[in-house]
Amino acid sequence: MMQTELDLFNPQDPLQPQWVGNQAVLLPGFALPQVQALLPVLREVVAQAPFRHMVTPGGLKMAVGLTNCGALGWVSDRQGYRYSPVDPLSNQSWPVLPEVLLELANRAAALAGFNNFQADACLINCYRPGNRLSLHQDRDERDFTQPIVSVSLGLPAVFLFGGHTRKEPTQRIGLRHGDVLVWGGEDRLRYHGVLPLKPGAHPLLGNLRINLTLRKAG
Ligand code: MD3
Ligand code: FE
Repeated sequence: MMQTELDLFNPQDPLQPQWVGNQAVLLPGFALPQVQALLPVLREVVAQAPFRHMVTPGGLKMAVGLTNCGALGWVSDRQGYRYSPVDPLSNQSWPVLPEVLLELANRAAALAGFNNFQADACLINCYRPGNRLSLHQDRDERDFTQPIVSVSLGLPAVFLFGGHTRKEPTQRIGLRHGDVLVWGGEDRLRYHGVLPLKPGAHPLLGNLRINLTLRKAG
């Protein structure tokens, strides 16, 4: 049955895993059972390390709000991109990566065939209507054999995934509240991005989309 038909009955009916690449899998609704546990721990993380608009090496302010939890956090400034053990806003460690999130990411990674995923970083993106993420590769991590697990919460978005060069055509995937994506192996270095967020009202998160990406950075 097509997803659009299921939508008529239940927009969050958990579907079968959808392989979007040889080593990239979309797990629709996989995080839904953990959302109630996840939201309060995320609020604590953001209370300790608030969303901020980082500046790119080129001097542009990123529209998407960003923070981190875990031993390492991704930061950007005029010096460049890197993973840092301290939050430059507070000069303190990043908040601890919540167990509920680690456990969720490990189960998702295992379903995609990655059995010993040990995330040490979780980048948290906060999108408001109109915010987009332009096409990029994630290559600041040390070990590209380790997958990336992403969890989408709040407003839906259209995710773009392309090839190994910027000019290759992109495919579009809808990402909804509770969806989990795992990218590894040959798909790990694909170009990807997010189209401008459409306005809307999510029952739990209002006009926001939160995306968590768990990584083994160090
Ligand atoms: C495919 N975030 O934080 S998550 C990022 O929705 C990022 O906020 C997007 O791209 C977001 O870097 C997309 C899905 C994702 C994450 C990392 C990938 C897809 C990926 C790395 C390689 C290939
Ligand atoms: Fe990315």
